[in-house]
Amino acid sequence: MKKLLLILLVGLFVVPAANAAIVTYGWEDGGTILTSYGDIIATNVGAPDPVHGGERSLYLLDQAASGTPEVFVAWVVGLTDGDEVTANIWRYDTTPSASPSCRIWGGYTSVGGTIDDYAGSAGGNSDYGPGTGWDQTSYTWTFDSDEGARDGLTIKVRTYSNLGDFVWVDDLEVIYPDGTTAHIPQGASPVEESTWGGIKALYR
Ligand SMILES: [Ca+2]
Ligand SMILES: [Ca+2]
Repeated sequence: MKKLLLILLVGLFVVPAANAAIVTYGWEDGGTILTSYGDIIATNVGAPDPVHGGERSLYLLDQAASGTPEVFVAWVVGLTDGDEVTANIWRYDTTPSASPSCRIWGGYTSVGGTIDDYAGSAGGNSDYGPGTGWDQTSYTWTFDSDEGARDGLTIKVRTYSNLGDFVWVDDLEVIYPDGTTAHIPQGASPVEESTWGGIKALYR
């Protein structure tokens, strides 16, 4: 009985109250991106290009003479202050400590706006990865509505740093609050009403 109580108590601490949903996308249906900013070409590819899961991945070719171009791979709307959104994505380059490389970045969109209605940077991860093939990078954003002016978060992949640089990405996962909406490139299958426990089970 004591053991059972202990299990119940531990259970209370590891399962947060709020439910979250998860959506995954591995470019298997031939989709590419939601939109882009700056000069960058996104192409759905298969072998002999690197593929992490399944048979397709996304190839990104930096065409910008200056600045950091980016592709939008997810857009979550209906967010309020303090909501958490996590993105996990696999990325591929074979140039350690040198470009080409990529990382994920977030941006806000204004209330009632489109994916293009930029309302400020939400930051992102600072590491460019080991550059030794595939690695999974992750970032969690805590939403800031700027006193109700914004309700959307875009998730972007940025390439660094030169014209002609190229990387691949695959197997995107976005974890977002129940009751908000996640847009991803076409054809993905959202898993609604997942609990945090259910999501943890996916990682075992
Ligand atoms: Ca894939
Ligand atoms: Ca690199």
